[in-house]
Amino acid sequence: MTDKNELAQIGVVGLAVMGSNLARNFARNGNTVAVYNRSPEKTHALIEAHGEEGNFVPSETIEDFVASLERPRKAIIMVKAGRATDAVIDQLAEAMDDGDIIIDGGNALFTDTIRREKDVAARGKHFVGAGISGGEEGALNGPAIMPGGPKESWETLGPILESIAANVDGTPCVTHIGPDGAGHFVKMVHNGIEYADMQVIGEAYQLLRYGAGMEPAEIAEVFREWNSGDLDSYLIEITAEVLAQKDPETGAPLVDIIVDAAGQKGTGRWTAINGLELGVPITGIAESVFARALSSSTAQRRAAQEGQLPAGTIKALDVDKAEFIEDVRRALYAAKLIAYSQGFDGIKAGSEEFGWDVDPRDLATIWRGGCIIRAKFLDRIRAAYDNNADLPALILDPYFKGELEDLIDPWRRVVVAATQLGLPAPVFASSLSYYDSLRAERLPAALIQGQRDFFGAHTFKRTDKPGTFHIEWSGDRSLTQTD
Ligand code: NBP
Repeated sequence: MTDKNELAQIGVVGLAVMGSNLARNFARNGNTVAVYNRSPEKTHALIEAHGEEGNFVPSETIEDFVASLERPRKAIIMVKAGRATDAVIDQLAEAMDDGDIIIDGGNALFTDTIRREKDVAARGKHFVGAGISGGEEGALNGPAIMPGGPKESWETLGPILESIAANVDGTPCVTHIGPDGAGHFVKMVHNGIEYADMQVIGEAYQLLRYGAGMEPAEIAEVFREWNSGDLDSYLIEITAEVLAQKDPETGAPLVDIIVDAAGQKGTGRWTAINGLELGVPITGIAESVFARALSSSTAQRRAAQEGQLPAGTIKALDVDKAEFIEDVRRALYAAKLIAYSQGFDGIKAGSEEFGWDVDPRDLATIWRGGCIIRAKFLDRIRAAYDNNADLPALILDPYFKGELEDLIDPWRRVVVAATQLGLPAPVFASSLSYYDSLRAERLPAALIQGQRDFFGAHTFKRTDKPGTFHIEWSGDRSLTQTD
């Protein structure tokens, strides 16, 4: 139904797949929704195909669109992230009144959101950068939403966003994350965790396929079974679907037909870059981004295959299939735990750096539904932060520590097996090194400090007394205290 005279509670600008689905979701949940797209064809197409799903107020100019919104006006931008977002913000800010709210629901870089929030606030309007996860399907049927921006905007926006968000056990998967860029920042890290989660699933598949010699359909069954236990999650569920799928043209397993070069749109890379900038070892996420990059280095891979780089002569392990499958399950669980633990470290570091005061319990709560990394074990993560909001690391929570007791040996066996089989398992292996680094009483960093002092007089601290010291390496090798 469309009614030009009815004022809309919310508006959506940008009616490509994400924007139209979000608009339909608003309308289906009882909201009157104003819709506008730069080229009117998309607006017409939406109304024609789905106008009967609820109350839509279509407009062909941004001025009409703004006039069709009730005050304070609330408009969500769902356009291509980047310059298009700036252009639409400018048009909206021009046409809106003080106190109106502009929401960017695209995948913006959080530093852009911080800048935009300042600019829009200076023009008297509110700006909310909202991370929206769940893809097309989530936008239509219930995404997880991570809005940042001023708290007072949340008071106005909260109920309407709650009306369309996914819902788990009566709790909507949306909450105010923190000021300015906080929402887009946590959405970025969410995507980073998603990269790592997908990569460890990929590594488990690779080991079962080429280590245990199993066929995709058989592995699909294994993943289906895993989905009923600790690993119960959307990504494990869809992995089983993908592995069971046959290519409609050839009848071969689809996974064998798909080119093994993984794409990326940038949010994983942003997360890794942010980890490097803030000095947070989010190794699982960074390795996953590099793994995708390596997979896409097709010319180099071909050269390496044709040049037949030596595989070595160490004999592959003779693994018992059933035991190996269970070991791989546990290694996957362990590596996934590390990815989440590191992701939450990244969020904590960002929150401290930018003064956002993000509550990790909020994330563990709203990520339980709607989003790509939704998983049963987020309940455990929430419980961990409920028990101790200042956990030094998620894996130090008593429950997860207990889980790791059961996981550590299989995890080590799987990394050894992957190494001996000559199968790549970058996140399984590097996460284990991360874990062992955290536990290590002494790290080779002491030696690195010695080297740095040798070639650059960078000084070092001593274990036995305070102060900063230097050795006269090219002289008499005496010790001097520099402060
Ligand atoms: P696209 O990212 O493909 O963007 C297309 C939309 O942007 C169209 O409505 C287009 O209008 C509009 N647009 C462009 Br391009 N330049 C514009 C400009 N200068 N002024 C006004 N409008 C402009 O759409 P999408 O795939 O629906 O994604 C929308 C947002 O959601 C993006 O930021 C994307 O990153 C994000 N996203 C999120 C998820 C997720 O899982 N959360 C998934 C996919 C996308 P036109 O029709 O006139 O060309």
